[in-house]
Amino acid sequence: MKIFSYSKLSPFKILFIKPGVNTPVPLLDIPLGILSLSAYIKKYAPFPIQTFCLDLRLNKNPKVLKKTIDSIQPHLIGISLMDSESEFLYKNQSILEEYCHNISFVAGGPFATINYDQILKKTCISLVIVGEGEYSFFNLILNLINGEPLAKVPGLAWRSVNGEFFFNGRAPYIENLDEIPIPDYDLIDLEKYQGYHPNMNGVLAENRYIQIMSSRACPFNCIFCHNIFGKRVRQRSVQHFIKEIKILYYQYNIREFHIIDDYFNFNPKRMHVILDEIVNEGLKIKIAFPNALRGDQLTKKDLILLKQAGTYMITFAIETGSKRIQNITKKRINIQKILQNISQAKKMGIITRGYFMLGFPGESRQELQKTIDLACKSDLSMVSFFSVIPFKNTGLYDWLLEEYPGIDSLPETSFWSKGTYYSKMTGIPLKKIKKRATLRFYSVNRLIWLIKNVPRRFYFVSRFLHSAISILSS
Ligand code: B12
Repeated sequence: MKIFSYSKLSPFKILFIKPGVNTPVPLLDIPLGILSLSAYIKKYAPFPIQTFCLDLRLNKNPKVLKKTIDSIQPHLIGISLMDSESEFLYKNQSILEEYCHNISFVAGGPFATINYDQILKKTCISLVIVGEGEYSFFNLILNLINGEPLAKVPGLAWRSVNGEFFFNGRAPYIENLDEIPIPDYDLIDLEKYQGYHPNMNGVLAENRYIQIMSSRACPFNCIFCHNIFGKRVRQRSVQHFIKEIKILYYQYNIREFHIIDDYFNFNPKRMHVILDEIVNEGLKIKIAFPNALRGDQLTKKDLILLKQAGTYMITFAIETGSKRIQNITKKRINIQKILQNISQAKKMGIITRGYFMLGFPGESRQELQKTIDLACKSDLSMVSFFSVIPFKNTGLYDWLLEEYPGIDSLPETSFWSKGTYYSKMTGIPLKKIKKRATLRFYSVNRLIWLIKNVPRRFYFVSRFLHSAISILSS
């Protein structure tokens, strides 16, 4: 099916869209998925490709979407969607419908991966890439241009002209991640992602920072997590990863790196080589792990090498203090070991933050309290208590339906949503409990330790107060 007329002599124009959402703390980090897709197709397409990125988190003017499409006149528009961003499709339905006939729209990302049928049924978008995007998206573009059957595109879910729905099955994962070039950093204005905005790490040690990934996937089976990259960890070679760090360091003056793999310490030996390389190359950088480390598997040697390479902050995802829920969720973290590693990291002067999830289906008040007590009694320096959100097609969602068979719909897609399914079903005021727990956690001693140990104190205190006020008043 040849969808649009395009002459291979002029560049094939793709506009990527990253939706904007209103959250009490408006986090902003580079759209790494889009940058990776852009780099991949530019490298492999046998004809010129021109890519653009409209990040609606940076421009909230309601007219900007239409204006950008009109000025670029792309052949294809690729929309990247997390669950929390899915409202973009419905809020902009009339604009999408206006262009759907002339431009091919493709959706991808975590929301599209889980809800491709919903997108195909309820919007004018007829092409959805499920899971890891680079290989599928590249094949889709070739097929569209050459007018070949869409049934041949791995990883594609699509709607035919007769309105029938198809899913071609997942594409094979890209085994050798070095085949994916370094993300297309020039697609965005990197300057706009620096500076005074909240980011996933919450703390910044340097003026210029970036998020970076050295591997994809995680072998654990936590029932609340995504399955975009499969269950078998694939790793970039150390050289490829260090090359990217050096490019960012020397060409873009980046001095702080937030590593966001799913499981960076999957292979401790490889991690040691990476950390040694950073030291040996004389890269004077700061490193933070807003996720990426499985905290109960770190050893003292790991922590020493992490610190030597520039690590100043680690987030430990503990999730729950209840053994029952640790087992049901299959997180099965070794709580004693993770608490020891938190204390060890703190002794080394590393800022430690804990992630906790409150409000699992059927979770009792005592279980909530156990998690809160664990956080407050630990050596953690910072904490985030999140409300549990069951995403469709996860084991957690199945558990939700088992526990509450009558549950109709889940309004919340962000951990900051106003209401929670949990409070609705149990009558337990989760938001209030979370606020009280946060206030209890930040004791005077903790705050003094933090103020003494955080880098860029002024930045931290102003960000911290801003986030605290937004969260407490939400
Ligand atoms: C960094 C990060 C963030 C950053 C921003 C990420 C971004 N750039 O948008 C921040 C901190 C803002 C963030 C916030 C949240 N996040 Co987050 N985040 C991540 C994390 C750790 C890495 C994302 C990333 O860069 N991945 C690397 C790139 C290469 O992968 P990717 O973006 O998925 O893109 C690939 C495919 O999805 C696909 N693809 C993506 N877009 C498109 C578009 C097209 C056209 C095509 C064809 C393909 C395609 O191809 C890409 C290349 O293979 C992921 C976990 C993970 N491993 O991905 C969670 C993750 C994406 N976040 C998640 C969640 C839940 C959230 C929050 C809702 C949590 C909250 N606090 O409420 C918020 C949402 C806030 C908001 N404003 O909406 C979930 C999403 C679940 C879901 N079903 O939506 C994930 C998967 C984590 C998890 N454990 O489940 N997050």
